[in-house]
Amino acid sequence: MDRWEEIDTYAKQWIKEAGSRIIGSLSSPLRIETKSNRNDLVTNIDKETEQFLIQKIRTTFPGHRILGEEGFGEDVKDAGGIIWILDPIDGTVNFVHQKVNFMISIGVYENGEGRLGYIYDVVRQELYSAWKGRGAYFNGARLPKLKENRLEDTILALNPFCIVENRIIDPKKLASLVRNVRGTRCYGSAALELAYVAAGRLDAYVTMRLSPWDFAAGKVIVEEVGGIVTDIYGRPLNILENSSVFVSKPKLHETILERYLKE
Ligand code: 2AM
Ligand code: CA
Ligand code: CA
Ligand code: CA
Repeated sequence: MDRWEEIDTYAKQWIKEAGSRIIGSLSSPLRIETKSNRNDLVTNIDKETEQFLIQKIRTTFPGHRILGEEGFGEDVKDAGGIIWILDPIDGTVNFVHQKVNFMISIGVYENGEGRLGYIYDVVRQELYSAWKGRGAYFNGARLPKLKENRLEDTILALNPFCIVENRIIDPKKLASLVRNVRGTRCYGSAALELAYVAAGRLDAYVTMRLSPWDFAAGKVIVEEVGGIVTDIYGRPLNILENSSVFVSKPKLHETILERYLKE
């Protein structure tokens, strides 16, 4: 096995193992804390899952660096070398309130370039994965390239804060986009929304502020099926910076960007 095959094999094994541990914990009471505000939650399971993954990575790949949402990794300031970017539970509010629609997200980057991506829907046991240059997969089956569709046939995922007064997007433009598509959805997990674009369940996704661990894996997976991942101004994402995110197929991306997002 070469190095990347080894990383790929372990990553798939660990993400599923982490998922089984979460399922096993569902009947025990959660310890819930707040972070930046009363709706920004973290639980003991977010922390334990991140620690579980980090322990596996550190033992098996001691030379790799790790950036994790809950802070058990390192304070990564530059993109050099191999970096694992972890979100142990993406959609913690869903995890706490609904026990569904939360994902484990793992991106593996080398010198700032996405190489591998994994998003695991723990409850549905759906694994979305990709290897840059070798395609994206859904539970091991190759995902086809994305097909273009018309704006009026679009299923758009968005964070509803986009259409109320905010400091990032003109809500009037987004409101008119919402009126002109077939339907809108909000799942409350950025990783799920990115995975759904890759799988063709959604045609586009717009959100105002994500962190690297929210989009690291999804970016690799969406790009492997020919999707475009940028910020809401059409600029490339920096893997170590917070950013707005806009994801779609190439033509639809251009249409939405030109008509509804650009200043
Ligand atoms: P999280 O569940 O891992 O925190 C919807 O809230 C989406 O936005 C989720 O993917 C969530 O990830 C992400 N998100 C990013 N920053 C957030 C914040 N400060 N509060 C709540 N969710 C946040
Ligand atoms: Ca969080
Ligand atoms: Ca997240
Ligand atoms: Ca999280």
